[in-house]
Amino acid sequence: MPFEAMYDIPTVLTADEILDKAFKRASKVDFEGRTRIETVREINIGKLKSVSDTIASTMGKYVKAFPSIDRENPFYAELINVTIGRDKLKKSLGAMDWCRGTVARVAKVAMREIAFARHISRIDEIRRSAYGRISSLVKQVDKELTFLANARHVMKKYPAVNPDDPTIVVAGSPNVGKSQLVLRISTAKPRVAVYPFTTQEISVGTFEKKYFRYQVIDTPGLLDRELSERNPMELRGILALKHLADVVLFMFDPTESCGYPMAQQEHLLETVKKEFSSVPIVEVENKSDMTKTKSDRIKISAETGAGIQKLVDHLVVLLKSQQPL
Ligand SMILES: Nc1nc2c(ncn2[C@@H]2O[C@H](COP(=O)(O)OP(=O)(O)O)[C@@H](O)[C@H]2O)c(=O)[nH]1
Ligand SMILES: [Mg+2]
Repeated sequence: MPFEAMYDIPTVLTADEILDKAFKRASKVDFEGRTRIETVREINIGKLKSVSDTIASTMGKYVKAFPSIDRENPFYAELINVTIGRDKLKKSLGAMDWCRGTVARVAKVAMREIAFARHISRIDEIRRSAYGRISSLVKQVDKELTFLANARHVMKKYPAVNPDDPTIVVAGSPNVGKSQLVLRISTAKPRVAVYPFTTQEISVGTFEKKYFRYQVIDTPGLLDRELSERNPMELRGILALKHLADVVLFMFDPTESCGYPMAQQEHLLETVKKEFSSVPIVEVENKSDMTKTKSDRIKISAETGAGIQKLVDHLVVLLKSQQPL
């Protein structure tokens, strides 16, 4: 699944570009009737049908390509809501549906009128006036098209995570070795992505164990500081993370070479525990190549790799026990 961009949304055209495309295509419609009026009639009906189909399929493609937020996984729903706005997205997609439906109706009425028109000049007139109305209908949703084009750009940068894969979220004070660990346990290079709630990039690592894939997520700026230091946006980012986390791995640096005394690291753990009260927390002590404490926490060295395999096995067992059978 999603190792590339999370959402694959086609380029969203402007109103003028859509009209250009539709009219250009329609201009190629040709027909050889038995009489001149029959020829003109069929060509104009064909043009209207072509214009209407192009607009309907172009806008229909957008409606289909954007996720419907009500059915979206809560993690991405939150991302969409924060970066794009749930209501605006809904409204814009609704406008597409309205426009394509109304264009189709206008075209249909005009085609019927053309079918009964007696004069070539009248046929032209009907077609031209239908073109005019269709143009103004499409132009009416130009703002929504621009909005969708921007939304597409924003969504392209979303971190590609698979909400269905069991997920480990890494927490702990800065410099304890979180990034190092994600790098160490990932079988492929972790993907770095923009997470709209934080000023820093997050990294998403993955590993496989017995044909199952697991995700490890490091979110600098979110789970490395006390609650009181976080702004509302960061708190929302944590909220979104909760939808994703099946386990929180909390990392300590007992050497305190990270610059944070153990008491402070312990205090951070308490905050994280409160926030993720429904998620099991695995406590790990890193930098075991420098110091080993007498605690009964799992001890690893993200640097040398010591204890990593045991940690991974432990996490997998824990995650497996959570999976619905
Ligand atoms: N000695 C030792 N240093 C480590 C270990 N893991 C990480 N470090 C070092 O600790 C520093 C911070 O690591 P980093 O992964 O960036 O920490 P993060 O801020 O928690 O992501 C880096 O200089 C790492 O090289 C370890 O197991 N042993
Ligand atoms: Mg880091």
